[in-house]
Amino acid sequence: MNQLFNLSGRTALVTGSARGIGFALAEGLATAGARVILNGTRADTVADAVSRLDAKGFSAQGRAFDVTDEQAVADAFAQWDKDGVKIDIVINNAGIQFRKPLVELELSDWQRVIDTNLTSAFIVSKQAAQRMIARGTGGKIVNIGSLTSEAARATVGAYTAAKGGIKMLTRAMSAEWAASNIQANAIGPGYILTDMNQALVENAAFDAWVKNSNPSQRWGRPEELVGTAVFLASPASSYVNGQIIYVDGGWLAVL
Ligand code: GCO
Repeated sequence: MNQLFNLSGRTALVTGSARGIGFALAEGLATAGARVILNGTRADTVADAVSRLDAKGFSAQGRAFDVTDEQAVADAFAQWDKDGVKIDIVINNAGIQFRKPLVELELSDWQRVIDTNLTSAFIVSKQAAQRMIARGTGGKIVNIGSLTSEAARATVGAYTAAKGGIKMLTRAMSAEWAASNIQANAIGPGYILTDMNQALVENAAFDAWVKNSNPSQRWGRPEELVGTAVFLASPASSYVNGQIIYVDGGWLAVL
């Protein structure tokens, strides 16, 4: 049974993993035996995150690049090619939030959210899948969706469109890559205690809404996403494709 969830000998790239959910997922995959590559836009915060994993005895390295920049992503993969680094698992976690009503939303802000939360998953996964297919070794793509992959909330329209796109991009990836033994799936986190949500946690009315409209009656913790990520990154999910697993305390299951 342990072998089903063993990631030893595998290398996992986790985008947007200097903190929050991305860092928790990277640490979780490292705990399951993977060598993890952390990513963020700032070299200093990536280096700090790597040192935190190193201090726990995990095999970690980092590379700072902008996942929305196609050339920067191509350069990163080219460097991994030169270094003999073969990426077996990609977790497309990079994401931002921008809360504003659609009628007030600037196109530039819309585009930035779409680029970071959706397009980056295409850019990064394209580079990874090209190599997985060429190697014939298969691989794992885990996209991070959201409750808003399924249900909308006012004032987060760009984020909702992007996360809805993540659900369907995941299915598109499985349609094209499953025959190459690449399983593409997604995780839909509920309301999780992260820096991105701090303003919501501190808003008493929103905090009450999250707790009252969720059968678990609480926010989730980043580490509560790790089990699903390890499952989707491991041999245990070798015949799971195009799915999104909501880790939301039961939110979407109830009215
Ligand atoms: C918001 C939140 C949500 C959560 C999460 C829910 O403003 O509503 O940021 O988007 O972060 O995505 O699944």
